Amino acid sequence: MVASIILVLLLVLVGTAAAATPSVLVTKEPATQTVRPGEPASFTFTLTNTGDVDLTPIAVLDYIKGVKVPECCKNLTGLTPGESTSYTCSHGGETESYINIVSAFAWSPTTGTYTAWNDSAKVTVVPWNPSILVTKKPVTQTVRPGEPASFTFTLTNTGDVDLSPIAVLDYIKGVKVPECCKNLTGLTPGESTSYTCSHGGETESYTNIVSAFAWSPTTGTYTMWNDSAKVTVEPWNPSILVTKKPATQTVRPGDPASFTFTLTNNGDVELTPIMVLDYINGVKIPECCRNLTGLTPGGSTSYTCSHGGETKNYTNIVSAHAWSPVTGTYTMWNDSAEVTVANAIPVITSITVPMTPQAVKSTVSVSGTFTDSDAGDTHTALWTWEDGGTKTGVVNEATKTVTGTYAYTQAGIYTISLKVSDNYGGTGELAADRYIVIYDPKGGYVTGNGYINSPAGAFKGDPTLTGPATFGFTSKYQMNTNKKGAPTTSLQGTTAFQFQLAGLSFRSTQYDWMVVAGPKVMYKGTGTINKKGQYAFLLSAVDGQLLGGGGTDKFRIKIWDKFTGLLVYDNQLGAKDDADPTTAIAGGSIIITKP
Ligand SMILES: [Ca+2]
Ligand SMILES: [Ca+2]
Repeated sequence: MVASIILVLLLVLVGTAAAATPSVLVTKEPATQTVRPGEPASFTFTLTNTGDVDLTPIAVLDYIKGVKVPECCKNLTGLTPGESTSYTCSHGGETESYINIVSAFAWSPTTGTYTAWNDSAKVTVVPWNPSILVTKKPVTQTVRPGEPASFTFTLTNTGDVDLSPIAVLDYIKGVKVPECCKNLTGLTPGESTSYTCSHGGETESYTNIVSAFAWSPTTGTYTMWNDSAKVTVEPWNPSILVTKKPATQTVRPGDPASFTFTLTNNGDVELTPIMVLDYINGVKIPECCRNLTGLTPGGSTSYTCSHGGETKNYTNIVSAHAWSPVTGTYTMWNDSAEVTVANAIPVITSITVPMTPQAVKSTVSVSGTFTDSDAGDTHTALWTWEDGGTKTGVVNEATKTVTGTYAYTQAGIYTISLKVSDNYGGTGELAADRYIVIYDPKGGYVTGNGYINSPAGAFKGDPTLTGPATFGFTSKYQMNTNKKGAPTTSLQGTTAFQFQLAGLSFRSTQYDWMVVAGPKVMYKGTGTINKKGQYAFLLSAVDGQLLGGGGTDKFRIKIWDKFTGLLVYDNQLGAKDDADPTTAIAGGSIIITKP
């Protein structure tokens, strides 16, 4: 019983070991490949008997999208276990990608069965890419009117098929530029070629468009590309600059003013010729005009000139006119310089005259001082003596003083003046603020010259005014007897009184009477104020040096309107007319001489 079971198991085991397994393997390589449209895809098929029994025959069937591919189908005689065989095939004319499936069917005579296997391979159809690139360089450029613009064109086959032929068309604003157009035989993939061309005569800026048209025989199509380049036409700029230096200067009358003119070509074209015209108040100054041959761009030249004889300030205008042969135009520029003709006027600062009465025909010495802020000026001086005489003053330039002497032939009150002129015609003039008093020493006389400090209230027009007031008087008298034997007095003389702060200048025109008593004199008369009107005056004076005079000269004057009686001036206000004078003189002297 047990033995029979073991036998059965053995039978089963032997039966199992003896069982035949038919198996076939097919592979299709490469698993993936890329081809061009119309190009063939190639495959290697490998058949292997992977079973343990002979396989015969074996049929290999290849399909693309369900359509049998006869070139790749094969009937094999057979393969023993472990045997392998390969073959290759190509399949062309592809236009689109696909997956290609192969099947192997093998007959096993041992088992009386078919065994089968599949494999697949992928084919990707990549289209042809005809591509042309054209570049036009430089992208931007600047040219002058009429100058040519130059370009470099580069054509590159950037695709993967031959391009032949290639036509390059270049246009400016829709107009073909034949100089820059070209027909090229062709370019292989990756190949490149360049050419240059120039296009001239530009007058305005433009953008220039190039197109390349390339034929691809492989695809039977055209491919094209564009590029553009910009040309900026920059006009010529003729420009001249003229400067006149210094911009301001000061000269003495008649002295020359000197200038430096600088001409600069600050444009970008040659200028030739260049004319420089210089004017003062519309009058051409030939010394400062020039004709220059020319200047290249950036070139500069200078010259100097002097122009003299002016006595008044002026502004001097220069203009430069330059011809530009390139543009056929004139360009011009102006500049101006200011000249100040300056001379300081001499200023007389003081006049000194004798402060005591001077006898007629004696030599009177006077002096004056002056300033002139122009160092180095020389001066002349003239004294005017008021009696009609004039005399040249003696000038000391070192001390800026003028001296003079004069002998008056007539007694009187004189106001002298001094005129000082410099060598540029500047003149200053001043009248002395003190009188010269000239008296006739023959016979009896009364004379005085000097000033008082005018007290407050003296001048009725403005009682607050105080300050120096100048007096000068000379009176000559003679005691006579008339036909009846009565004593008479003949009077001659002049009285002047000036209170500068009040603008009051009195001068007598007539004496009425005079009384001399001891050291005191009093007289009355008529005169004018500032050369107008009729005013009465009463003058009292004390000669301090006479017996009873008290050692101090004293002075009083009272002036009033002769018709209205209104008081104008009295330095001893409120005192009676015959009161003794009480105002001591502040300078000068009073002299009473009896016959
Ligand atoms: Ca001067
Ligand atoms: Ca005296």
